[in-house]
Amino acid sequence: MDMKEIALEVINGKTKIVKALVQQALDEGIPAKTILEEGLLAGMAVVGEKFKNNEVFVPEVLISARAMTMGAAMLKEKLNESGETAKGKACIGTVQGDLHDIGKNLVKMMLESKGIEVIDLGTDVSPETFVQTAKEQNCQIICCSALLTTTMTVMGDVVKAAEAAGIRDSVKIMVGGAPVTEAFCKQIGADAYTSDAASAADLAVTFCQ
Ligand code: B1M
Repeated sequence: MDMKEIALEVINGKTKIVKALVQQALDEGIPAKTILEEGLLAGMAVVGEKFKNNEVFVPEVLISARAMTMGAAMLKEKLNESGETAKGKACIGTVQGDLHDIGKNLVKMMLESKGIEVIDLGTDVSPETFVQTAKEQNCQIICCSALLTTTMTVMGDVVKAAEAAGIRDSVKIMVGGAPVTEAFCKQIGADAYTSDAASAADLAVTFCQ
């Protein structure tokens, strides 16, 4: 089966068809990672481009996002069948001022598939909430996601808040999201940047050992 079929139905926002195609692909033995990256995420990337060019608008984007998310949920079990797992705890959220949560949810799902317990703080999360949660819940990792150039700077405030609360040495701060880069991660003094959810989960495992 061609992964383009899945991508196309994500673009069309057809949740039922996406789910059926994902099941078909799994039945055909196609790896979950391929279905996620070349099918679901590839479709969402096209939607992103169309959104940027004003060819589609918020409602269509949300419908596609739902189709992508429902498809991705079906892959959760399969995504880590042979990979390493770890016992650990992380809190995750999209930073203050930012409501994008699709990538954040994907990172959460991948972390959970690695055995890591994840406290989901949702979207629009203040630096204080990240830090307070990490402190109270003894999280080894704080995961911050940002999709806007105007909100990614809040990640620097999370690092500062962790320092001020005296937990900087006991917690790893991971950052990601479309505008975030390795250079930005270094600049704000966070511990790790990863470009995708699967790499974030692989790295999180090493932080929990
Ligand atoms: Co918005 N949006 N949006 N949007 N949106 C972008 C981000 C944008 C690039 C679109 C564009 O114009 N080209 C643009 C940002 C421009 C910029 O800052 N430079 C933008 C804008 C401007 C806005 C609004 C301001 C639009 C408006 O109202 N005028 C507004 C802001 C609202 C707010 O947050 N305050 C807005 C609103 C929305 C919707 C509500 C319509 C919807 C969000 C729905 C939701 O999330 N529930 C939406 C969407 C869907 C997008 C695009 C189209 C797709 C984002 C997405 O979900 N991608 C996006 C365009 C784009 O990115 N090309 C766009 C799929 C997702 C799986 O990818 O989140 O990147 P992503 O996650 C990746 C990696 O980045 C990584 O893992 C994932 C892949 O495995 N990752 C991490 C993510 N977090 C990580 C954390 C990690 C590690 C990896 O470690 C902790």
